[in-house]
Formats: sequence, C-alpha cells, structure tokens
Amino acid sequence: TETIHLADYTPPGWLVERTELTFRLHPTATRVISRLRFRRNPRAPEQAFFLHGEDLTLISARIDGQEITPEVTDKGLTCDVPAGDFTFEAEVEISPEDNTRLEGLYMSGGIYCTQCEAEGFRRITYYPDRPDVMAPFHVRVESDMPVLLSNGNKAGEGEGWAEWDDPWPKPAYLFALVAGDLKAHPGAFTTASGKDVELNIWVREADLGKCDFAMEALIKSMRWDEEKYGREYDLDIFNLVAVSDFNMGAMENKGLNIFNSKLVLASPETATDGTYERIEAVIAHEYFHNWTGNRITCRDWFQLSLKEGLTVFRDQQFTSDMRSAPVKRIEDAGLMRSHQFREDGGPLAHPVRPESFVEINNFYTVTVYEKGAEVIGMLHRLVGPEAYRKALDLYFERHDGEAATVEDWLRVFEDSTGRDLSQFKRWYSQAGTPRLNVEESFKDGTYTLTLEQQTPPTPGQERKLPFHMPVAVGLLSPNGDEAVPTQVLELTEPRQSFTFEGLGARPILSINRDFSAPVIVTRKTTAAEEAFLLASDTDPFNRWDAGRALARRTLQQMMHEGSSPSHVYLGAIGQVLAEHGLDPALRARLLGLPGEDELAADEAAAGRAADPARIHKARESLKDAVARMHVGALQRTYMEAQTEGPYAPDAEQSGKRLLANAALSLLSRGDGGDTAREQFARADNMTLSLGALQALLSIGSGEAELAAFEERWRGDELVMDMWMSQQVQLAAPERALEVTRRLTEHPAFNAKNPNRLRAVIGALPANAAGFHDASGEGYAFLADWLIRTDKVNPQIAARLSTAFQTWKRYGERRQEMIQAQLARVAEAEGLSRDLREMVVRMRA
Ligand code: BAL
Ligand code: ZN
Repeated sequence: TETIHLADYTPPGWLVERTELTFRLHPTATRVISRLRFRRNPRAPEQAFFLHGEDLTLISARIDGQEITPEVTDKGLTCDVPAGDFTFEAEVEISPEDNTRLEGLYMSGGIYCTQCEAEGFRRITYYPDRPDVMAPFHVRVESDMPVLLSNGNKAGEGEGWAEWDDPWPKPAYLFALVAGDLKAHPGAFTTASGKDVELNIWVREADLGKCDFAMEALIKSMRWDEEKYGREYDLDIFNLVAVSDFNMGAMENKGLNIFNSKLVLASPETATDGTYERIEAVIAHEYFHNWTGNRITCRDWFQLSLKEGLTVFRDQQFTSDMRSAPVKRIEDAGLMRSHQFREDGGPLAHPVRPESFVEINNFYTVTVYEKGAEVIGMLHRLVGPEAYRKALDLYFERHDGEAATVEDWLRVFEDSTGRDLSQFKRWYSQAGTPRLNVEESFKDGTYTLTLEQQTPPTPGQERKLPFHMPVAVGLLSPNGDEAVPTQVLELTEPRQSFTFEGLGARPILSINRDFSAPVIVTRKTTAAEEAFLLASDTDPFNRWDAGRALARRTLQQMMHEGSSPSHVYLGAIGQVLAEHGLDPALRARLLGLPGEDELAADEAAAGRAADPARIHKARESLKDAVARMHVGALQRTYMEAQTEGPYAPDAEQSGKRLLANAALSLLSRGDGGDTAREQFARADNMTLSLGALQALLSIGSGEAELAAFEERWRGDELVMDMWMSQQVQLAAPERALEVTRRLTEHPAFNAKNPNRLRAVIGALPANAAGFHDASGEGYAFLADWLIRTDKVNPQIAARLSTAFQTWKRYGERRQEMIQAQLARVAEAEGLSRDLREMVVRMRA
C-alpha cells in the first residue's frame, strides 16, 4: 500500500473546462457516458496524462472523436493525448446494486444515490478525481424512476430523463445524483438580494410527515449565513434527499445535499430532543459548506480541516445563536475531551492537517473536525469578532472559486489584522493535547499566575514546540464576586507569568474559561476550591468543569482508597439541585458524571492500569449515593422539570426534559423504577419514552417496556436503531456481549446498513466495562465483526476498529488480548486499505 504525503503535492497536469455526463441507470448495469473538455495546466510540471478509475468496466474511449485504447489498471487509465486542448470521451459500466461500500453510485432501499467524498467519483467514471480540478458540470439522467436529480439548476426534463446544469465550477467529490420514487416536502426562500429559491426535501412517501423541522432548520441556516457572514445562496434550487444507507451523517454536494435519514426525519413520537438538535446542526453544517467547502474548496485532502474545521465552527456558532451558548459550549468541550483527547493521546493521533495518509477516509476524524473548529475558535478569540468577520470577507473575496490551503487561510488573517500567525500555525502541524501547568502566588495584593505548556510526544512527533494560545481567565473573590473579569491571556512561551495587582484578598482562579484553548489544565487544587467554583463561578463552562473535577476526585478516592462518596461532592450536587433559577439544561449537565472511558483515561494519565470493572462500580455507587442522599430534591426537580403544552423541540422545553430525565435516572435507583414506568406509560414523545427506558435499563429492569417498544416501533428503522443501541450500552457489563450477540441475530439486524452496524456493534465499546470484560471475549467479538464488515464496507469497518485505540490504558493482560485480536485482523485475507491502515497504526 502506498502512503501519500503532503510534501509531494504537484498541481494537476490538465484542468477540466467542462464536464458532461449521461447516466443510463440500471441496478446492475448502469452506463456512464462522459465528455470532458481538457486544457493543459500552464502552472504544472510535465507529467503523464492519468485519470482515476476503480471498479469500472471500460466500454469505449475517444479523444477528439477518435477511438482510442487506453492502458487501464486497477487505479485508473493512461493514454497519449494531444499537445493542446482536447475532448476525452468514455463509456463505462458500473453496478450500483453490488456497491456495498456505499462509495460512488449505489442503491439504498431502491433509490439510486451517490457518495463521492472523498474519492468515490472514480468509482463512477474515469476522471481527475482530486479536489483541485474544478469544472462546471452538465448532467443528463435517463431512468424510469419518477424523480431524477443532480447538482445545480434544472436544465430540462421529459419522459424518462432530466438534465441538470451546475454553473459553479466544482471538484468531482461534490458531484451527486439521485433517482427514485421520492416525494418532496417543499419550501421556499428569498435571499437578501431578492432571489427566489425553490427548496425541497425528498423522502419516501411514508416519511413526508417528518420533514417540517428539517425544512425550518434549512431556512434558518440560509438566513443566518446571510446575517452573520454575508453569504447568500447561489442557485435557483436547493434539494436535500434522505437515504437509509449512508456512511457519513450527510454530504454537502452542490445544490443536492444527501443525508443519512437519521439526520433529517423527525417527529415528536420518533425523535428525541437530542436528535432534533443534531438535525438542526447538521442541516446547517451542510448548508454552510456551500461557501466554506464548495465555493472555496480544498487544494488537496490534507487541507480537509480548511473546510471541515471552519464549517464545524460555523455550525457551532449557529447552534449557540439558536439555543443556549453556554450549554452548546459544554457539549462541544465535552466532545473534545471525551473523543478528541482520546484520539490525540493514543496511536491514532495526527495533526489537524495530517502530513501523510494511506486512505483519506480514515482522516474524517474528531481531530480534523472538532479540533479544527477549536483552532478557528482560538483564532476568533485572539483577533476578536470584528476582525474575524473582516478576515472572512477577505477570504471569500480572495479565494472564491479556488481550491485553497491552510496557508491561504492564515494569510487572510495576517493580511487583514497585521498579526504574525507563524507560531499559531503549529496548531495545524503538531498533534497532541497540550498540558497547561498552573502555578499561583499571592503577595501584597498582587496575584501572579505562571503557566507552563508542554505537549507530550505523538506518533512521528517526538518533540513539540510551544503553541500560541488564548487562555481566558477570571479571578473570583472569596465571597464569590468577580475580582478580575474575564481576560484573554496570550500564551506563546513554554513558561510565562502574568500579574494582577490591587487585590484585597487571595483570589480564586477560574482558568481556561469557556474552554478557550483545547488543553488539559493541570493544577494543585482542593475539593473545597472546586466546590466553590461549581457553586460560584460566573463562567458556566467552568462551573461544569469544576463539577467534573470534583466528581473525578471522589471517584478516584472511592476506587483506590475504598472511601465512601465525598460529602463535599454530594453537598455541591444538593446545591445545584436547589438552584431553581438556573437553566434546566445547564443544571442537567452539572448533574452528569464523567464517562467510564474518560475515567479510564485519567487512570492511565495517573500511571495506573485502568480497571473498567472497578470504574463502572465506583460510578454506579456514586450515582446510588446521590440518589439516596437527595431523594427529596430529585423528586422536586423532577416535578419542576415537567413541561406544559404541546411538544416543541426548542431549547427551553428540551432543557427541561433533559433535567427531568437526569433526575428520573437517579430516582429510579431508589424507587425500583416505578416513576420511570409511569413516565414510559404516559410519554407522548420519544425523549420521555427513551429517557424512561434508559432509566429502567440502567437498573437492570425494563423487559416489559423493551418488548412494548419493539412492538410499537418494529416498522421504524431509526427508532429500532435506538432500541438496539440502548440495550447494548446500558446492559450490565456481564450481559453486554450476550445482548449484543443476540441483537446481531435479531430479524431486523442488517449487516449492510451502517446505522444498524453502528447501533449494535458500535454500541458495545460504549459499554466500557462490558467490552473490556476480563475474558477478552468482547475483543474477539469486535475483531470478528471487523473482518466480516470489511468485506462489505471498509469505511465502516475502519471506523468501528477505533474502539481498540485505547489499548495502552489497560493492564498487561488486556493489552495482550487486544494486540492478539489486532494481529488476527491484520492477517485476514483481502483486508481493505482502510482497515489495514488503522490496524497498522494501532499496533505500532
Ligand atoms: N464532507 C463530509 C460530510 C461533512 O462534513 O459535511
Ligand atoms: Zn462537513
């Protein structure tokens, strides 16, 4: 297998001036006829003419009308070409029905659809399938399917055909085609400059009632991008299609977004509040790509974060504006800590801009997406919102229609602000989570804060240089007043001191407010100080963070010193429960405990082998203790959090339901599940049904409810995914594997559907104590499924394999067992490039 390096980038030898495609659709024998107008790239070095193409049957090819016989390999095609401009034509045959990888053109429940990012277009026809080759596309689709869609504006249609014209030059990865028996949920939008845009969400007829929310989200996104970024939509029509089989969440194809149905379809009875929020965010994300991704794309796949980090940052801003900014920040920082820090601290660590890859699909990661967004958030914080907006205006002005790089992006900020960002750029090239060590001193009214940054080695990067980071700090007086309001300190040195004068008393530090930098803060502190911050910090993120720290502290003492749950923690939780004025969503978050996987990371960081069973037990006993101590307050909180009036998935109501479910889950530990059963019976929405079911499953109950749930929702694949994944995740550790195995034998299990695989196989590692069972059977089970899934869908297999990335956290015995399973996978016959690369990296 071949490793591709950023340093080897060479501009394409030929550019495409116009792409014309005709599709004669057939489930097993689709013909794709291409007509490509090529022009030599004056800025490229001399090179051989090459078109990517994989798993294609070449029927014929011509250059300027003359039949040719190209040389074809399993990677593509070469042939002699004229010195000047020329037209290349080809006819190929492909079989959508046999395409279980779901890359290129495939079928999902009788619907033809495509997924071309990153390198799927080469499975459709021969083409320079690289993002720096951008062309206008004209597409003709011939099929007896009632609805025929492609990118751009409609150019004509008749019985059995439709033509689409996309005037905006785009790389092949943004190509899309859909054909099927679909129905439209229509909508309309008028842009700020008065252009009318037709909107459609295309779904199966039975799902037409579940599109209102997605349509509202789309319209809000279109308006928001105009108001916040001055970006208008640029075609006459915007189509969005929901399909059941999809490797990713959704795809931003120009004018024709294709979505995993779970991120479009919603009704109060079938979708949880969390799903509604996700739908709103992902609809926005894909729409925002129209400017950050499509109009300005990436020069090569190493620059993936240029569009993904930026677009995630934009969708985060959107959600903050639509809902609660502090709650959104806690969610995003929580994801960074639980998932990105895990990746950054293990064998799969890579920079936001990787420097090499074997299979680009393996780099659609939390690092490229979420850390990439954090990097932009830091830039935003360093330059301020106004300078940020000015820089973005310049970015759109300067690079519209181009395939850009991270250098282009940073230069825009340098040129518009006059700042030197050369040190800041290290965030793109150095992997690993920086540790920020804190020292404090106080004398004669002067408080000195000394920060020391240090980043541990990551694969291929032994030594790290210091980062340029914004650290937002505030100082609190012992009475809870803010002695020094939030200030952004710019840390650039390995060690740097900051002083604050004129203070009456030794202040309490609130550091890295709002998670201003994606770092791990290490400092000597006390339970009393953490309890103070949890109760009094004016920064909501740091209140949450202090609660987390306090919970960790007591969990560690419970695990290693046999202590009973700390009264400081229990008392602090009592205060949170009594804080009736606080946003219910925030209160719910403050009640949550760090996950078992995060606690395992803490153990490893402290130099101990993580013991998943012990972690699970400690976490369960702490929940029991909270439930016992605060039964009255929890009952009051539960009552207080009941919503009135018809269901709405807005921030206010969903915050209350989140709190109600959090209280319910604790109450169930004391009442044998009576309140949960009662909630399940009366619930008229999925958030409350599922919350009740989860509460019951976590206390080892809920058999009757599971059966009733299945009976009711058998016909709804998205609800059945939740039904399956909850059973696995919440099973008692000793039952987790058996439950998972049984579900793979359930009649509704479908090993070709990514959502179902993620809901069942992907849910097992989320049951940490079950997956890491001392027998090692969980590891063998996953390895079996990796080998099996790889033959069907390598991308999903590679993704599921990441469950093994944390192997170094565990004791010798578990490490050996995981390594043995990775070795077994590595030896499997016909392993894909996707899975092989992951296994190689994890074994290193
Ligand atoms: N570009 C792949 C899906 C997404 O990030 O929007
Ligand atoms: Zn994206």
